[in-house]
Amino acid sequence: MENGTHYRTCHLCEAMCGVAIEMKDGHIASIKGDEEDPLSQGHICPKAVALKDLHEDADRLRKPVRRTDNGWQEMEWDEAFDLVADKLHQTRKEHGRNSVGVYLGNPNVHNHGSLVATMPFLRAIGTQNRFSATSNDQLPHMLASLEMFGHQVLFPIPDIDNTDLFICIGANPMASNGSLMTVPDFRGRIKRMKGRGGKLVVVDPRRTETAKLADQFHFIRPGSDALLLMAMVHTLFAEDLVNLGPAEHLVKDADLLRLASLAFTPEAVSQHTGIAADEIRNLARQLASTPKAALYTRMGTSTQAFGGVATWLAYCLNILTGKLDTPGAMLFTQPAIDLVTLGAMAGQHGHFGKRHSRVKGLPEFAGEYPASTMADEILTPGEGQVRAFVTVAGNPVLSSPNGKRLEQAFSGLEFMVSVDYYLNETTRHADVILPPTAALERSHYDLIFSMFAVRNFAKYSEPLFDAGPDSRHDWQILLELAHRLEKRRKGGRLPLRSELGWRAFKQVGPDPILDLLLRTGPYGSDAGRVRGLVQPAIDLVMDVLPTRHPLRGLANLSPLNRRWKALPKGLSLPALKDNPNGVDLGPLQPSLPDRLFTRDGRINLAPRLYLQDLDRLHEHLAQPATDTLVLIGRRHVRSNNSWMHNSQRLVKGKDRCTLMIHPKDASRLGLQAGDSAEISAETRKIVLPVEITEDLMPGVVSIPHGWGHNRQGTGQSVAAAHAGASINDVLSDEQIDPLVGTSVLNGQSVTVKVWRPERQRKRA
Ligand SMILES: Nc1nc2c(c(=O)[nH]1)N[C@H]1C(S)=C(S)[C@@H](COP(=O)(O)OP(=O)(O)OC[C@H]3O[C@@H](n4cnc5c(=O)[nH]c(N)nc54)[C@H](O)[C@@H]3O)O[C@H]1N2
Ligand SMILES: Nc1nc2c(c(=O)[nH]1)N[C@H]1C(S)=C(S)[C@@H](COP(=O)(O)OP(=O)(O)OC[C@H]3O[C@@H](n4cnc5c(=O)[nH]c(N)nc54)[C@H](O)[C@@H]3O)O[C@H]1N2
Ligand code: SF4
Ligand SMILES: [Mo]
Repeated sequence: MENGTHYRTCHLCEAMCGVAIEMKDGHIASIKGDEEDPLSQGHICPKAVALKDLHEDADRLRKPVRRTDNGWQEMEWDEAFDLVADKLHQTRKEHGRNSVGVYLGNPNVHNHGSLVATMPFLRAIGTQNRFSATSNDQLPHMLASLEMFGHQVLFPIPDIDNTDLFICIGANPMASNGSLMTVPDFRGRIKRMKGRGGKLVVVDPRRTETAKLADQFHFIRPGSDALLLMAMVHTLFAEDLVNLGPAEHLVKDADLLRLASLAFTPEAVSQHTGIAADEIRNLARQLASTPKAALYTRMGTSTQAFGGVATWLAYCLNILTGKLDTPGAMLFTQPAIDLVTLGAMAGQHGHFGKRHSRVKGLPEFAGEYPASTMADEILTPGEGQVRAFVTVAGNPVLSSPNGKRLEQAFSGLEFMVSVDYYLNETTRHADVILPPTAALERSHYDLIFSMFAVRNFAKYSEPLFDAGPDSRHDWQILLELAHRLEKRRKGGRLPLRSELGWRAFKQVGPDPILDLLLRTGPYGSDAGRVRGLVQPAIDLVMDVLPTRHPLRGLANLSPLNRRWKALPKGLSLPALKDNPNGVDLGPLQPSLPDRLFTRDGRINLAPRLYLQDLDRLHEHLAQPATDTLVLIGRRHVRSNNSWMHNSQRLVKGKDRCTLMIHPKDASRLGLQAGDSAEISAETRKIVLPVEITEDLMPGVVSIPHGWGHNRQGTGQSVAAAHAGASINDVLSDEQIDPLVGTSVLNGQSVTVKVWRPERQRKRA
């Protein structure tokens, strides 16, 4: 690339910040926020600058490698593809299709090429033993959306730029920059909200960076959010504060919810939550009495023992107070590529519990089993045991509970392949590592996070660097493997038509698909006169047909979709290329009832599976409240899950992988500043420096995830020098939310004690 400025979207987290990369003599001279990006308006976080480090990292693999007795050996791509396809095919032939397991990690969803190629890849692998980061993350949101709105990725998004009250429970957007809420510059947006007289309320077991901006903050005992939220629901009904607003005629079963909440009075839950009954009532009243308000929950409330119920109740609270589909409150987005509508047209709304995992009988969600049961499926002998494994852009050894057990499982596999550009804690167990191009060598379009943004927005970025002939994009790797697997399954040859299809796909790649989807999407072409002629018929179809009738799909196609009529038109890939800073498509808008995908066109406030899970919540409430030490996670703005620790500029400075603990607990346990503590549960233990702080609720300790780079045989030199320890080496993989199978990453009990080095212990 010549000297000059390259504009693109930072792909590292969900915030989609625009960056302006200054190039000089073929190198990155600087990375700054793109002031002209309509969504992020110049905001970036410190990680954006590390895009340069990632690109230039000498530890990043550039060619396939194979594990041999004499260490890792480079391979040619063709040879590597054949080896992997042979091994996977062989395993499948000998032990059946479920003997191959697949784990898809988080960076896949930041990569449109991977997303497009994943479907044929998974089809070619054919296994039911699929796992992903979803069950360590947003699974409860997907279940609530599926059950209540009829589509697993139709999430209501806070209209933060227009709200007057933002209640933030179990999220720390000041560090994470938002999740299921693409919100670059959270701080600036909150500042503007406060300028309008708005208020920020935070509920969290830690006084987080976000809490420090709050007008009101409440500590909450980890894992008790479902009780808090139920008591808020109770208050709304008891004080006659329910007002469904625009969703009124759509909502059903509010009375069932009222009945379900009867026993959960604010007084009854106060001890368990650690929040006074009056404070709970006040929260409910504030939400009810502020017309433009949004109650938002995330990781802290989803990855815990009652994450399913808590997430559902958060949706219910917004609906009961008229916050759904209201400007300034919670709205559905209208992205330029509307995967929700496209999925629905193809009959893909999502599904849950259609089959159950072999070992523990856990339900699938969207075709995946919980990540917490991955090791079970690999280690437990019998028919259907996983013997070969594929990881794509994932590091489950550090990101899934009981990482050590998972390592033991991976090390016993007959064959493992990882699509990843680092030799890390997970990929070191692979027999072959296939490294894709780095992000700056590929084009970028945020298929997923455009759907969750606080404004409708579209942006395409061209590759900055030429990938070179000896490299492969993720999509090329996945398609190539899929193609070779299909050929082997069909006895070495595919019918000509199918073969031509594969070749065409490999030839054009994902970007022409983007173009097609943009042109046929909500902001695509405008049929003008044609629409005038057919619109009455279309409107009739939409009014008469049941919500899931196949003909509706046809009527939904742009430009015939009447809801899309008023939207600006003319979006296509060339149009986005002409606007490299991105195109603002306007604020979020009300979209009900058309945006609902439930069979009956209604919003179900009391789905049966949630009501059934309430017995467990009653039992929990019946137990006396405890104050035993429980562990929660945390994120830091300079860290990104497990994989940005090889950038010196991000890890330098104070050690951030510490055990945070309240002074009261520290003194009770004899811990002082400068000490190390052993944190353990059953036989699992790690050692970390302690950080004593009043920011933590007494009875709660906190460790960030994604560290633990001290394993032998990894290839990330900077990360190894800042190893930390993995919280997931303490967390149990037995503890899941039984409702949906999400890992309990917050609220597991742990023991903490002073740790002394061996030498000192002997002397003592
Ligand atoms: N205890 C605890 N555990 C957690 C969490 C927590 O809060 N607490 N958070 C959970 C959450 S929300 C998530 S999303 C997961 C994340 O869990 P994972 O997705 O399993 O792990 P990451 O740390 O994101 O690792 C990403 C991997 O992808 C590789 N990679 C990066 N970019 C690319 C690319 O473009 N292509 C390919 N092929 N590979 C790439 C990196 O080298 C790295 O190996 O962790 C979860 N684990
Ligand atoms: N800098 C940075 N940004 C990131 C990431 C990263 O690793 N680093 N990861 C990205 C990913 S993959 C995701 S999914 C998002 C996540 O985005 P967020 O959900 O905003 O992330 P967290 O910082 O984990 O926030 C969870 C909060 O819940 C609190 N908490 C823990 N247990 C409980 C509980 O029982 N109840 C309540 N009410 N709160 C609780 C924690 O103290 C913490 O403040 O961040 C994304 N952005
Ligand atoms: S917040 Fe930071 S990491 Fe996230 S997209 Fe923006 S610049 Fe990138
Ligand atoms: Mo995540």
